[in-house]
Amino acid sequence: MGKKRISNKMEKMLNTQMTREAYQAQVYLSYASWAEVNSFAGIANFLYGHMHEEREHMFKILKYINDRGGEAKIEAIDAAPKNPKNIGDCLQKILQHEIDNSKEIDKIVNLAHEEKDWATFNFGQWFVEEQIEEETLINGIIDKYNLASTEIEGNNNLYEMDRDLSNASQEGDLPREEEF
Ligand code: OFO
Repeated sequence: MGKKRISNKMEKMLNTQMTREAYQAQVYLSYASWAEVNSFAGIANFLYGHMHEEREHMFKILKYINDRGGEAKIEAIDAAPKNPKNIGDCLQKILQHEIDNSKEIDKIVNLAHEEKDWATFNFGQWFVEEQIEEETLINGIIDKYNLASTEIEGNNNLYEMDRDLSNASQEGDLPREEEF
C-alpha cells in the first residue's frame, strides 16, 4: 500500500459513495427486471445497461481509494426499493435517485475543495460531469415518455418508445468539445 494521500474523512466519504453506487446499480437492476416481467423488453435493456454503468462507477471509486493509499471497504448494500407503479413512475424514481446521487457527489467535491485535495477534486469532476449527462439523459427519456403516453388509442407510441430504448445510448446528448 502506498503512502496515504487522502484524509480519513475523505476516505470514509468515498467509501460511502462507493457503496451508494452499488446501491444505484441495485435500483437499476430491480427496475430492469420489473420492466422485463411487465413486457417492456427495450426499457429493461436500457435499465440493465445502466446497471453496468453504476457498477463501473463503484469500481472507479474503489480503485481511486486504493490508489491513493486508502482502503476500500466492501459493505452491505441496501435492498432495492419496491417496484414502481408504472413506466412513468419508474422514470421519475430513477431521475430522483440520480439527483440525490448528484448531491452526494457535490459533497465530495466540496470536501476536496475545503481540504485543498486537488487530486480528489479533479477525480470528482468526472462524476460531476457524468451526473449532468445522466440527469439530461433521463430527463430526455421522460420527455419521450410524456409524448408517447399522450396517445389515447392503443399503445403504439409506448411500443415504439420501448423499441427505441432497446438501443439507446447510456450517455446524455450533450455537445462534445470537438463540436465547438
Ligand atoms: Fe448514475 O450515478 Fe453513478 O455516479
